[in-house]
Amino acid sequence: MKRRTLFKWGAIGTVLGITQPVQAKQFLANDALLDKKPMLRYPIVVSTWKHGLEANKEAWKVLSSPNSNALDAVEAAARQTESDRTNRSVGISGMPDRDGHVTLDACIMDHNSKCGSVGFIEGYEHPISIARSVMENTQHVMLVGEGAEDYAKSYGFPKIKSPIKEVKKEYKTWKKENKDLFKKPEINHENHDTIGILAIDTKGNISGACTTSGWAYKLHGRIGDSPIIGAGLFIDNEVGGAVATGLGEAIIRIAGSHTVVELMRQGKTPQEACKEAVERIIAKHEDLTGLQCGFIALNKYGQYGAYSIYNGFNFALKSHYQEEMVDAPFDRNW
Ligand code: SD4
Repeated sequence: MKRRTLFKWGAIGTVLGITQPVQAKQFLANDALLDKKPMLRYPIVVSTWKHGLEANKEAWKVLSSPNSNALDAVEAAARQTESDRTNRSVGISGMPDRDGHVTLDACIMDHNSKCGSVGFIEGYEHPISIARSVMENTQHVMLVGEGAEDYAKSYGFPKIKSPIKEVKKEYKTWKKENKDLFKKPEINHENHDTIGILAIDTKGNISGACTTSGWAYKLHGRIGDSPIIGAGLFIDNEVGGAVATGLGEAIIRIAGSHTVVELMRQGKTPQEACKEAVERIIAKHEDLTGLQCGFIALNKYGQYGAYSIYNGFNFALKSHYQEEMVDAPFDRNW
């Protein structure tokens, strides 16, 4: 209300020839965004890739209740994918690193900008819940490796066997075929598909989560963008949120999800913001071979958007009116 009042007074002032206060100008972009689509559309949840459909169902169990909480919703969604033993890119059934270890990255962020994250963690089914526990029970944001595993153990998260036998088998075959362990492994739909989730609850608050086994056959010890707040995920309850998927190294270079949210703050639609962030990545990389990155974004009004470097990126959407896969628009000539 305050912003709109300020805007109106600014406009009246301009008509009367009175200079607008500087503050009023700063709000113009957001008011323009509001005027483009004033309808509020939430609760809503969006999740990267096809596995997002099942994840969204879990989120919706939370979001459809009258006092829903977006943080619970995104955690429930992430847990669903983490427990899917057929999924080769999230959770302990995900793809291993070059030494055969399945090391997991995850983070979570709520509408108060509280956040938690774990990286390079092995043998735990729900990295997302450990990340939430770090956020709620410690003074820290991020725990990695052995320290994160000790923390999980001390908070009673059950340790489980990893990798699962199917992954071990696939790893053996890969090792036989890939003698040169320092060759850059290709990143494509077969070896990466992080789940990133954004949800707005009945109160209009937004939260996000991101969980992955990361780049298949990465170097042991590598952490991608997914557990890094601002890269793999960023939420600002005044503006909206964004999550990333794809080659983490490129996403970190432009602080990808934070960039998308800041572009929305400046008045871009979620779609325009995702596209500009992708263009920034393209501009910073001479060799784009195999470099797929994508973002999805949700603003505070429940408007969503997505964009990726290469065609083929999609996300799952669930609201009171829709439950479907949406293809990220693609308009490049490659
Ligand atoms: C990573 N960004 O570890 C992750 C991988 C990914 O879709 O998103 N895959 O770099």
